[in-house]
Amino acid sequence: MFDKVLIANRGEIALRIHRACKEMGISTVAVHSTADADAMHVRLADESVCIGPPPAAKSYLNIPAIITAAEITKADAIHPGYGFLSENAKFAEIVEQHKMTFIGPKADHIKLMGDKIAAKKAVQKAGIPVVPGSDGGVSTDAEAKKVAKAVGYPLLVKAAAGGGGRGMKLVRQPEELADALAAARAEARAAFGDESVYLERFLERPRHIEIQIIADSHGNVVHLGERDCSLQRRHQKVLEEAPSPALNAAERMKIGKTTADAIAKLGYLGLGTVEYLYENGEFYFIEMNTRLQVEHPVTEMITGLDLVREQIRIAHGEPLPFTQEDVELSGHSIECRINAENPKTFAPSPGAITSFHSPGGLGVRLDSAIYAGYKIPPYYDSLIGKLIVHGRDRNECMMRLRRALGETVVGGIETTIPLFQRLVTEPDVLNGEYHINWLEAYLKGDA
Ligand code: MV4
Repeated sequence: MFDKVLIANRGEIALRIHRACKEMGISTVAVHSTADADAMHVRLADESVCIGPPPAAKSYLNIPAIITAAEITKADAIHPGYGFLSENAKFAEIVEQHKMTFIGPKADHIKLMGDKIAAKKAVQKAGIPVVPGSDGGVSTDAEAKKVAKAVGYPLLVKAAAGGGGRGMKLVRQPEELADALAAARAEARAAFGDESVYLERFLERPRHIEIQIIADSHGNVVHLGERDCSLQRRHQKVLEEAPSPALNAAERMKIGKTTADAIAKLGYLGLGTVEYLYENGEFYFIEMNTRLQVEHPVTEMITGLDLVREQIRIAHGEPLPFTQEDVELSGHSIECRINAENPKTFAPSPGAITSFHSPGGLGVRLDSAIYAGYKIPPYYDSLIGKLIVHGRDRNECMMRLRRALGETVVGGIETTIPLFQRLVTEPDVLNGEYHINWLEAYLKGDA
């Protein structure tokens, strides 16, 4: 096994990775900006290196500084966490060029899935169902018009280099198509330096359901069930759960097997998430994420697996210690993303945490790097913790979540905890009857 892993991230996920390493007997190196000198991930790591000033571009995205920190501390491997450099194929390549292991997929797969047109083509060829649309990119207005007529309206213009909702344009009528194409191209060129766009039929009220897969370097691919991440605001997930209240066991096994078989055909390595829109009993691929995800704990809670440990073992070349038949999905889990934000306006609320009490008890997990006296810097995203609960069924999980939210204390700043306290009494949430547009409608007051 690796002797030492450098963790190229901050906050709760840096701590999460540190915890997996310590259990495996691996030493950890934290890297941090000058704004994070007092962060918990720095305090707990075996060693730490300051890699630059507060702006992420000069620290957590600073490849030469991170590689230098890894070389100075003689790290064997680098774990990128999520965000920052986690889906940067160039970074994965540079790590390997420096004779260290990138704990993640091969650079080629990161690159492939980063190009949404190429990704869609590749997974479709491997047997995954996709949203009906253009077969690849559309280069001229005439071509787009022809495709649009065949696909039908409403449709979406999406950027090949986009993802996460960036660079999408909704087209309800043929007359709007040319303007939407021009706008999408211009935006994509400005934002990503790549103006390739493609067309897809617009699904009006789908759910966002994603399949967790794990693949080792010996050809084994296993799926770990799904997560329902439909409760989102401005393309940011707010609450995630596993299993999805919308699927039955047969649907779950079918989409899981289809996904795992396709991923095996692609020769993928490591953890991966295949995102689908689910509407009227059908799954439609939208994107694949080639990283450890924020919401991985709900999958851990229902499988009993430590996904970060498995990710590290795979990167080291070990075979998966379980088969598909060994995986049992047990009970129900819900995660609430606790952000340092006003729970009504979502304005960021950085600053000093004056008091803190963690919830606990059976089936309750808090993944967070905050502590009483910690000062949340204003430079990074506002996620300060994840409350994850598990119960034998969804109802027990929900009862436990209400109880755990009630005993959590984070003083001195505003957090999204009051939003979750409202959500866990909403009939649609209690019944699992929601879709990707539900939360924004609810917040506007018309849900
Ligand atoms: C869609 C869609 C409807 N139809 N594609 C948004 C983020 C990106 N991953 C894909 N997204 C969407 N693609 C088709 N053909 C609606 C969305 C979408 C969405 C998807 C998942 C979760 C929340 C969402 C919120 C708005 C739009």
